[in-house]
Amino acid sequence: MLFHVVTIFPGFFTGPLDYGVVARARQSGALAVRLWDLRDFTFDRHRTVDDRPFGGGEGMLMKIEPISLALDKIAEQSGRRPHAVLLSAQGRLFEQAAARRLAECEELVLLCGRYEGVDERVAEHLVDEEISIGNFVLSGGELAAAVVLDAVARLRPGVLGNEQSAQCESFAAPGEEVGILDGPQYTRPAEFRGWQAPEILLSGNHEQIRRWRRRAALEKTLRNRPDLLDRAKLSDEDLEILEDPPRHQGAKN
Ligand code: 9D3
Repeated sequence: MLFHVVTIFPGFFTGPLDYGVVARARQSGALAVRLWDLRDFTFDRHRTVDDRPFGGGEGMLMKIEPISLALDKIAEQSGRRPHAVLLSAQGRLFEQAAARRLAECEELVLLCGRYEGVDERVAEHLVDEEISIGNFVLSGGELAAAVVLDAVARLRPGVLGNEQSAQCESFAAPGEEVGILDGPQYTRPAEFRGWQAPEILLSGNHEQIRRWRRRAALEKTLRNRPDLLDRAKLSDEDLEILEDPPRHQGAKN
């Protein structure tokens, strides 16, 4: 999969792209990233990419012309117009379903907003969709683009090292649907500063372990993300577990 990232800070992406599965996928050729410096599509002495809002107001907006020229150049190089996403605070909320959908693209443009925003004609006429990564204020679209790139890339065959996901109709691995949260997990040592890993996990009783894990995951979801439980498809066993009072001890926060 080929990502085109359009930004005024191309240097920002050395870092996010150079570690872990993304770095390895780039080395193996499963993934490629081309960085486009928006200022290369300006012609004035100051390489201006921003201007003052019509009608007045605080701050500056990104101009449409350099963005349009950058997208033209990408289209020319690709021989088509790849699916283009504007990262902006006014976009639709990014979720796993969108990551799965975008992972179907062979080529994807991520356009990073900056300043107080982007001339609205970009969202209206030049990109296919506008995405926000959450209800918080960032300084620009670069971090959001890195987040989207990571979430999309890891769904591609050959990126996580799980080649078998290439056989899946959708690239998402089974069990990776956003249902409820992963439950708590523990590894050695079994006791640290008097904090004991749950005994049941050391018991070897796999049926009991399975039930304990499911309960712990449901409880953690109820505590941290009750919104997910409204959407999740819970089994009869899940409902029974949620009815039952917990049999295990342990600090709750
Ligand atoms: C007057 C209100 N503005 C500043 C508080 C709105 C505003 C403009 C530009 C808020 C953020 C930004 C820059 N943000 C992004 O470009 C952005 C973003 C985000 O802020 N939150 C979540 N996802 C994204 S994707 C791009």
